Amino acid sequence: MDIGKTLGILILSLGCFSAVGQKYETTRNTSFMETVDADARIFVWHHFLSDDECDYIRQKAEKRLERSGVVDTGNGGSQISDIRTSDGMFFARAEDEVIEAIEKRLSDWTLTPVHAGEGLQVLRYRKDQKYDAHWDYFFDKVNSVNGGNRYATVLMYLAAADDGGETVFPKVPAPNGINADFSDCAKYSLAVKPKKGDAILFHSMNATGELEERSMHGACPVLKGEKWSMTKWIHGSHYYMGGDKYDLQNQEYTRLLNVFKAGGNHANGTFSALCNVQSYSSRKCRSGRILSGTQHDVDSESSERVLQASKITLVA
Ligand SMILES: O=C(O)CCC(=O)C(=O)O
Repeated sequence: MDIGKTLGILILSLGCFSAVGQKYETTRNTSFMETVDADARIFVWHHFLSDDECDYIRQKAEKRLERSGVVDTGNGGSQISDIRTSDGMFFARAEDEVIEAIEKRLSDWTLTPVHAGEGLQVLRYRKDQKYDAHWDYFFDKVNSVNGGNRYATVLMYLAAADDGGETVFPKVPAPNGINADFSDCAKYSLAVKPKKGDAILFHSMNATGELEERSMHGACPVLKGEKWSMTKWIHGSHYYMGGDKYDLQNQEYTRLLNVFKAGGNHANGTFSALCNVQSYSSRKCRSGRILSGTQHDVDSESSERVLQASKITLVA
């Protein structure tokens, strides 16, 4: 066995990255990851999306674009503002197979469950359109009720502008003091130049769950051409989206968790059902320590319906 290679795969699968600028090959030949800032936990996955995926998403999104809004901190709705001048739209989670596959890939990369993510948002920036520097983290109570606060963001580029449109992190200086080839807006701060198919991952929360100041970011004005991006906002726990299949799974998970906590004859079986309902497994599930082969406790008609609808197989 090639120990070095095995170790490399292990490190990748744990989502660990070391030195700044270090590149790790992934299993897909053309893809590789780059640590842009290890302390701030900002990473780029080059060629995260294929060209076909980018084109497909743009085509599907185009007819549904509307002027983008910013989050209203009073009521959680959306309001038009000069801070953000792009056009955008949201997809439902798992809206089709392509979207579902991308969401699963995002979940694998970020080590977060699909159901903690909001629906994918597509943005189109034409000349002079931009999004001023902001945090994705919420400072108000209203917006952090659903799923808790935002934990991380992945920004994917579906098309690059001919000039401008960089994603800039104004709280982090440019690595060598200056980004010579970038537009003025992105010259002196850490910035990423959009490239079709690339994706940036950054974290709105630090390890103690507080705001990661360095996650402040903005979209520089497009100077020439058109830029398209796609955002996945990821929360700390389940993000409710009006009753989609992940909401139903989470409802069932919560019910089973309560049964499991209450204990009783079916506790072990309930635990195994729990592990299957959730779209990711806890450490205990993976270790299989509590799986015992006893009868599971999914006996209500509604539970069976939810489980069948979500194609979950129970192990008892
Ligand atoms: O499109 C970009 O480069 C930035 C988008 C953004 O800041 C956001 O969606 O929060």
